[in-house]
Amino acid sequence: MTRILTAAAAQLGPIAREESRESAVSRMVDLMKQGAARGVRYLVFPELALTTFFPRWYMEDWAEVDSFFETEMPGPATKRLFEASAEYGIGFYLGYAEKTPDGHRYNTAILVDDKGAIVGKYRKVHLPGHSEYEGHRPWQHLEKRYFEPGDIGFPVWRSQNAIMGMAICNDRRWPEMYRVMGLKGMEVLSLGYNTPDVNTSAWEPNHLRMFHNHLVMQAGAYQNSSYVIATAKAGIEEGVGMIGGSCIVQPSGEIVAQAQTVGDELIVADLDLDLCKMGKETIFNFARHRRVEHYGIIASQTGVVEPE
Ligand code: CDT
Repeated sequence: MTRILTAAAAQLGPIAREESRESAVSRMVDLMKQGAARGVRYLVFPELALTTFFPRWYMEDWAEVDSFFETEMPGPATKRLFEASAEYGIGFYLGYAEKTPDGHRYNTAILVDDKGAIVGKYRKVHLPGHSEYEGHRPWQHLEKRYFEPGDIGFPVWRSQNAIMGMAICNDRRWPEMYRVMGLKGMEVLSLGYNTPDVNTSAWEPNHLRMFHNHLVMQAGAYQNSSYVIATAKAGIEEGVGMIGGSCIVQPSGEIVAQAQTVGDELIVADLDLDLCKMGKETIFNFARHRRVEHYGIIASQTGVVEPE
């Protein structure tokens, strides 16, 4: 029987610093409702989807920093999302800032099934930017100040009849991320992002921001024979332009759906999960063709690892 998962990238336009979590959640529930009307069973929200992208500001007051973090999930403001998930039968990926009971802060995403139950958690490994104020930048990118690198690795989960993995924004630029989960049989990678349309660390033409966004995900999808659902927080947020370009990439590396706006927008595609098989059993059959022992590095992982 063909395995079709009707899935969506639920792009969000800007979230102002003063916008409440309740308002952001309400926008997300609206997108979920639209998804229900279009037969969607799984959707992906952006990175840090509950608030503005706060690492653009240098803060010394840690109480102020903590106002952007969640200490429980679901919490009072996010409960509605889980209820809507159960009501509509739609699973989802949600990015948010997590503060643990013992005081660690992570840039986190959770995977929720179509009954509104949390299935898995991922904490961003590749934190971009810097940890101290840098005066030459028009705005800051202080992820290294506010988050620790993730301590969970790159697990995959069986959910909604698919093998699912998660990553967050800058992770998409690192081939190891796709490959580690590819080795575990990943069929669908979900990824949320907040990418400014200007590189403030070194000059490069602005059009490269979107080109690289798609380049890395199309390559990662193809080389690991997986779908990628990538969702932006887009538009001009607190004076900073954020790229959109949310998209769904199929295992051939082709984009099958792409956002047309930089606002709240749902893009939908039917994922034929069996399409992942072709690459996994032929060109990218890792067990047959991948030769780590000939790469001149320590061969720590040479075969396919069973998903958790
Ligand atoms: N959020 C995030 O990871 N953004 C980065 C921009 C880095 S610019 C310092 C990205 O890779 O899109």
